[in-house]
Amino acid sequence: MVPLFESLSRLAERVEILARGLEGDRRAAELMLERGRPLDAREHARAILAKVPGSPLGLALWADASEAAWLDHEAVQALTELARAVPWRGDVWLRLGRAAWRIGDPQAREALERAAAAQDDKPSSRRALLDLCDMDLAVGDASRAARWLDRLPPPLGGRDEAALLRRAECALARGALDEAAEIAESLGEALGEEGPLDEREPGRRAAALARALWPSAEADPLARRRAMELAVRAFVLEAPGSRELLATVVAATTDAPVLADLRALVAGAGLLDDPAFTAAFALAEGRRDDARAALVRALGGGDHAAERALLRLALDARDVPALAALADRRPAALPEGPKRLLQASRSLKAGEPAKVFELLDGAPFDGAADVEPWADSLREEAARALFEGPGGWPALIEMLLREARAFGKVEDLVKIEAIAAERGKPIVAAVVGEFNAGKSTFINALLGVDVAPTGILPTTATLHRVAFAPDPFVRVIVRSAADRIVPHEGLKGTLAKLHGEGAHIERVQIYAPIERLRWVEILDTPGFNAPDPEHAKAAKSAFDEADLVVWLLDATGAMKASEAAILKEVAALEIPVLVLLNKVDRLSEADLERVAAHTKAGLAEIGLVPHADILAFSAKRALAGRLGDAAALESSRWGAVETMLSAVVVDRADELRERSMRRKAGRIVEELSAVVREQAATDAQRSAEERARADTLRKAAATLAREAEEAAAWLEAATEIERR
Ligand SMILES: Nc1nc2c(ncn2[C@@H]2O[C@H](COP(=O)(O)OP(=O)(O)O)[C@@H](O)[C@H]2O)c(=O)[nH]1
Ligand SMILES: [Mg+2]
Repeated sequence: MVPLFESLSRLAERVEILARGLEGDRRAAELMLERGRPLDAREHARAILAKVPGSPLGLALWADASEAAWLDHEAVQALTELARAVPWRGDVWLRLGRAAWRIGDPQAREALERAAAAQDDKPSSRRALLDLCDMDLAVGDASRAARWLDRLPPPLGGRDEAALLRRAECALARGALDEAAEIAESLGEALGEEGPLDEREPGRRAAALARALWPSAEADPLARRRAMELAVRAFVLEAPGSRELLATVVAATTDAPVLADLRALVAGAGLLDDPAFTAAFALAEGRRDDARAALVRALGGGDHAAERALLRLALDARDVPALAALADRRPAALPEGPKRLLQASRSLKAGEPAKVFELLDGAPFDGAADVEPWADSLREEAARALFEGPGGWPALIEMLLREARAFGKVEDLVKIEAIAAERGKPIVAAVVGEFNAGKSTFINALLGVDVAPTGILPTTATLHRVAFAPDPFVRVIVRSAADRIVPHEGLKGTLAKLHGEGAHIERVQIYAPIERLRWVEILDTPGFNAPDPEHAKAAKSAFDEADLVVWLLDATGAMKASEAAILKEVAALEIPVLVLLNKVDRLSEADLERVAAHTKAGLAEIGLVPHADILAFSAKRALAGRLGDAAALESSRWGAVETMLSAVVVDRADELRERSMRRKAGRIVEELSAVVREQAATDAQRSAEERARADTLRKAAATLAREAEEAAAWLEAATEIERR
């Protein structure tokens, strides 16, 4: 930097110094500065100031001398006085700003802003704008940093490489890696031909490009090698932040020879004992506990780099003890997002999974690419704990209700309430299959009562629910009319009559005083292949309610393509399915074997694994048997069916209900998380759009300001000519 005294030697002052007999001190001070003896120069400068207090020349000599002697505090003092004496000098403000920045003096920013505003000292103004940008980058305010760059005048031919480098760094700070890589790449790694060295900043370029490339290093070995070389170059050139960058690279290096080279490099710089590097090498060798211990030790010494390294270790390796150590010793160094992660991990361990959602929902994870995935996996673990934990249902249901409310999903609220209510109720078994398979006959055999309407003609396009009540009766629910309450034997007649009147039957509820209905309710469904499509629609609606499906196949024509298609849909729902072959009375033993084999093969092809062995029986004979015909019961093979139903359905109703509730809750969780993801995506896009809009506005404003300045300058020049 040009010494200030040279540029501040004005005639009037020189005269005064001569008159006061201080010329000897002035000459001596300059000479001592030239000879590299700043402390002697400082004495002479102070001698001048003792006689002529506030002399700009004396102050300039004092400032030059104290800066050369690394006395930054004194330099700030001298420069502050000097700036007061010659406030129009951009170069003085710049020097003051930089010296103040070095000692962390808050007046640095204001001084640099004054320098940046200096109209007639373009080089100082430019330097100050770059420094202000660096200052904001250092505190992570990328958008303000970019605004200083917008104020730089457009480059006269060629590119403004110093500004471009900072643009890349701003992009890095925003997480716009592609943009950063593109700019840094365009700057090239070669040392530029033009400009003073500190404006070419080769180390900083290498660091910026290495940072931009690093995230893709995991997947791309070429990018990895380049990023590593660049990080090494930045480190050798002592670019700011390059130690941390290299430590990151070291920690992720598994190749032993490369690691040995890196170790030699770090040892050469005398930094092997630096906690960040000790930890990085330990991590590279898979000694995570050692790495954490080294960083925790360094925390004791008040090392800020160790705080950052420990946080990085915690997030990279999802290391809860590292977070805990930070929370214990440096709570201020633990940002809100990671703090929530720690609390959530602890809640999970303490068996309070519901708290995990409370802690993580609405936590400030904005843009923290390393925090969000960890939070997601904690949520997942918590959901699993809620599903599987004993007595977890109240907490799970509460959590689901809260989320559904937060996202305004009213239909989910209803479904969740239904799950909650389901807990005390019997399970629901839906009997499905093609029309005429014998579903209704099967249900009647189960009940031991001939109540469900059977027959060769398709009946109503509605579900018939069979449930427990102390007295037998049927409720027929008709649209826009009063319910009909009829005895069991009156059902067929009532349905036929309502059908004839064209009434719309919404639901049929059959009640019977049969003990096992307290545990398992039955849905009788219309067939899938009935001519009226409403029948198949009603049958499918049973899948929403069912905890278990009993699939009835007519053994005289089992596993047709139409059946296979619907069974495939059922398989995808993950509801337990029992498969029964009906009407065996119409088959020979040999035929039955063939049909059973064909059915098994068909199910295997679909990928449906039945919940129990496939049994064959005759519903018609079983019903006759239950109504008193002992011989029919004997030949119906009903006994095996009863035994199987007791063992896998009635006795395990709780288990089936639990399974079904989990399935339904899981579906809601999926739905809700899709909503959350979508919302997060639109939010992210919106803020990107807003950023872009703000950027455009800022640029337009900068252009306007520049044009206004130019216009003013032109006007002034014009009027000056006129005045002459
Ligand atoms: N031969 C024979 N016929 C049966 C058997 N089960 C039901 N059926 C008859 O098949 C027809 C349709 O029965 P249904 O229970 O109404 O079938 P759904 O449409 O599946 O409800 C009726 O005529 C029944 O009597 C059986 O095991 N053997
Ligand atoms: Mg039927």
